[in-house]
Amino acid sequence: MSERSCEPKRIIVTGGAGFIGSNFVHWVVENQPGVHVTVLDALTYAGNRANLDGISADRMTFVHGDICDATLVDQLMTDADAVVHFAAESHNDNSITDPAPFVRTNVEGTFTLLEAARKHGTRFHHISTDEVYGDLALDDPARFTEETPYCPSSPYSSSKASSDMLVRAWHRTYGVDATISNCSNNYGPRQHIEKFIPRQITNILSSNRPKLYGDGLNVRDWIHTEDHSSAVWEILTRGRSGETYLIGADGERNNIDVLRAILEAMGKSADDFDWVRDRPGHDRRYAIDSAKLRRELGWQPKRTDFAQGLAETIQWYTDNPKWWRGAKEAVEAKYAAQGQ
Ligand code: NAD
Ligand code: TDX
Repeated sequence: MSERSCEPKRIIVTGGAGFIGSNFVHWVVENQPGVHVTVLDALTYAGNRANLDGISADRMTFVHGDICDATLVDQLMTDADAVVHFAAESHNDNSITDPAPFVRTNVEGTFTLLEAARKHGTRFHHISTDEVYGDLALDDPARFTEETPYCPSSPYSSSKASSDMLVRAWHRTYGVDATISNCSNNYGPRQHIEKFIPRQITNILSSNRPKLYGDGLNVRDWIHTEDHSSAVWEILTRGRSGETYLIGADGERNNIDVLRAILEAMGKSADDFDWVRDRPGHDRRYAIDSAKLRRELGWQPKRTDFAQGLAETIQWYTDNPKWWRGAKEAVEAKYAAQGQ
């Protein structure tokens, strides 16, 4: 297996109307002239066509459809050099209350895409998560590497782990030209308000008190979504076929510190929040060692100033109330019903 030099000109981005997918599409349009993107997105509750506003028709085509629709996927794949597969059900709490859509989209959807990639010989990059590795103790000096055994905890992470296994098998058995990246927690603009950082920012903007699960000491390894985008592009174009790359930016922080940083940046007192019921099976700590990606492909994160990235994210939600206000009441009602 040698390093490739792949220069795709026509790519399909599944889930391109969601948080990370839309940030990736904007990144490609801004940084990769000559590349045309076809977004395939079902516009579930998490997808928003407006996330792609401002992108001209000569750079992007939007297709409203489901990754489980084999006929549609097959047709789109006839005209693509590569697929970057972001589409997923992505929220752990939702997977605990209703796991069925997670198995359908994350497992069956990935299978459907792989079958089309096999038929058409399309380069396939699969977006996954560090959660497939389970969790680490707070005092464990270890971080996740590409060799860490899979040990997913939630219906969400087990469905992502399953999809990773399908990609590995389709590469080994059928020779699909596939790579996988497992990234840590993303933050930035256009993240759904069910997720931790935007939920707390929009709580404060709506005069609700932020909500912290359990003892607040769980650690997440934060990366700005722009750094995720640049890493995915490096792996898509230069990563070795059949390989997995972990993406992370050395951003370990516990939840209470992140919440207090949000409160402080928004002019609130450090104790102005509610403790709520913990998530069942709540992973304690995630931590990524991204040495392989940095060593092999020379990738470096650029947006590592967390205070700055957080301030910009707070500003984005402050400036775009129309983007989130319509969903806020229902999201909070759902959490309240769960005691969260
Ligand atoms: P998101 O929930 O914001 O967006 C998911 C997108 O997929 C939405 O636009 C939705 O409409 C679309 N979608 C869902 N089901 C679909 C289907 N059946 N067919 C077509 N489109 C469908 O998710 P996100 O946070 O942007 O995550 C994107 C990807 O990155 C996921 O694969 C997730 O597992 C992975 N990931 C996320 C994080 C994170 O911190 N959010 C970290 C690591 C990996
Ligand atoms: O209100 C909250 N209060 C709280 O304390 C919410 C919504 C979350 N939390 C905690 C739970 C986690 O420890 O904050 C942490 C982050 O929670 P989420 O934003 O739900 O993210 P997480 O469960 O860590 O998963 C995220 O990162 C990995 C993404 O949602 C996944 O798609 C990705 O794979």
